[in-house]
Amino acid sequence: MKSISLIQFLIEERRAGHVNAELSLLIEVVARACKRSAVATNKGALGGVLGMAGSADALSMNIQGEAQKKLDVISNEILLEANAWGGHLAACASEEMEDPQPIPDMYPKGNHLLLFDPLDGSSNIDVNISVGTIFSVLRCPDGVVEPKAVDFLQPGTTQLAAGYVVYGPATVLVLTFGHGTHEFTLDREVGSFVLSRRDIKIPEEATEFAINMSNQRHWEAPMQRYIGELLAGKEGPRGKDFNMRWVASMVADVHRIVTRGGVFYYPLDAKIKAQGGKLRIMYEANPMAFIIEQAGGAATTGRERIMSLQPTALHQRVPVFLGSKKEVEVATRYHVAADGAQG
Ligand code: AFP
Repeated sequence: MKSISLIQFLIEERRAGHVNAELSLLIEVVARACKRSAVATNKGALGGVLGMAGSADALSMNIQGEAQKKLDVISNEILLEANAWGGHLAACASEEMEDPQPIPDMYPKGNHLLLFDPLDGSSNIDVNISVGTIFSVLRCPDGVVEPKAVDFLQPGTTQLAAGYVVYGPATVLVLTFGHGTHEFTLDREVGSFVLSRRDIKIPEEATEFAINMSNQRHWEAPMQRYIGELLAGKEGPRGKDFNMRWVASMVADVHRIVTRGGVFYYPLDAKIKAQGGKLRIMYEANPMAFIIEQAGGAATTGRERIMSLQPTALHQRVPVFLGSKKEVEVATRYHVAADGAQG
């Protein structure tokens, strides 16, 4: 089979009218930055990248109030630095930073906005389990020269591109421009991403589900009912057995679904109700929803399509139900029905 590099793929996408030159350059720059993050991640203890950022007395905290790992900070810096000079961005926003980062005055500016979670699943770094980067690209609103948080608050349906990179046994990039979902694997010797699956399709039916079962007692009633039925297996109302997986790195759990189907849930629960959910709409839910929908799957909050939501804050959190379409529809139906019954 003739191998197609990411660069060749981007040229093809330009010829097909799916991307313009600026967006294609932006994706090349993000992919290059992720290669650097992959190298840093792979060095592990030998690169001095494990453990917490800051000092034992003063841990470095991000905007979410979470203690940062060294690799959170390193990957964030790599992405910021790589994207500052290219001339394709008006600003970026990161899960690790309170406010959007402007492009320094010494560099040219473009008309795209880049959002990223530089190191998703960072609690897994020190135990050598897959982590990753998630990103989303929006257009900067017309006439805006210095984008503020409000300029990023666009529904997921307006995304021009979204992707994630898994730093696992292989480094894999999954990408969409709204014309299918495609996978690239990093050829470490050559140093380039090579197309490994074009136009991925997720099976409509699922036999695997991913959820953090330790939160079960805090879930809402329809989630309790739904997961209870999956656990009841062949003998229960669903009439078949389901298997369970939970990596606790969204990139790895989603990549399994993109590879062999299944569903991923981070529902609302009593502990996180006040904050609206666990996962961030701009950095995790929207980009993953775009990738999953483009692969024929579905992504909802349990009640509504994620990509139709109007975000109200840069670091807003939402419940996330995504994966094999028919299974996400069942879980969503249970929630909508329960809301209806309550009037
Ligand atoms: P960290 O990046 O802080 O490890 O969070 C990862 C994450 O946002 C997502 O990747 C996982 O699916 C989810 O959180 C895991 O959450 P729990 O630790 O509550 O299971």
